Amino acid sequence: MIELHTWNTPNGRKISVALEEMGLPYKVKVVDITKDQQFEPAFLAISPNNRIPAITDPDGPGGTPISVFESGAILLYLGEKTGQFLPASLRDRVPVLEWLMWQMGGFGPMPGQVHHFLTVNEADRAYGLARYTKETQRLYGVLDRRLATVEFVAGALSVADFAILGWAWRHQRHRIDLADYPHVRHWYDQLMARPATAKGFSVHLG
Ligand SMILES: N[C@@H](CCC(=O)N[C@@H](CS)C(=O)NCC(=O)O)C(=O)O
Repeated sequence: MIELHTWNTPNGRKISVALEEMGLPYKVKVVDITKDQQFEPAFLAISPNNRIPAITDPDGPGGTPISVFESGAILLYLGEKTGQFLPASLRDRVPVLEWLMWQMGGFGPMPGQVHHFLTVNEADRAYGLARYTKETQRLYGVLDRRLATVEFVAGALSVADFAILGWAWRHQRHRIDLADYPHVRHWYDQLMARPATAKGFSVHLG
């Protein structure tokens, strides 16, 4: 069975949502990043950047085991493995890659900085919080304009939606009011109403 090495964070939730949506059986292996378990040698062997999530799959390509780290790579691997939420045709796959890379490069790192600066003392906070809040709002605006024209970011529901949803799930923490982004609000509510997605967000990850 696939093992998901993870913790209860946006990057971790992307993968529990994808596994639930794909109907793949998996076992959660909790990596408590508040106790530095991400630095343990057994975890570093499958995730050399000491970050969750990572997976191991005993039934990898050619029937032999494989491990995968980086949430974007894991989503592509699972999409390829199952043939779900990742179109086979290159033309249809391009928007999935675009929006997945958009999430990995911005819609995660930027709100993540908002989360960070909210935890530092007032004197150190102002510049960083203003900078990353502005950029996070800009990214929500980009997403809102995209979702005004398509139902899901790449047209059909794809792993790119799961990646973005993992971070949108924490919109309150990065101080975003979805009422300001009505197309994102609609997309978000539609996805969260899916039983498999809801399970991906409620399964115990530590
Ligand atoms: N680009 C990585 C980022 C993963 C990441 O930042 N994981 C955080 C939790 S959301 C983590 O493991 N932090 C532990 C640490 O900073 O040592 C991915 O998408 O998988």
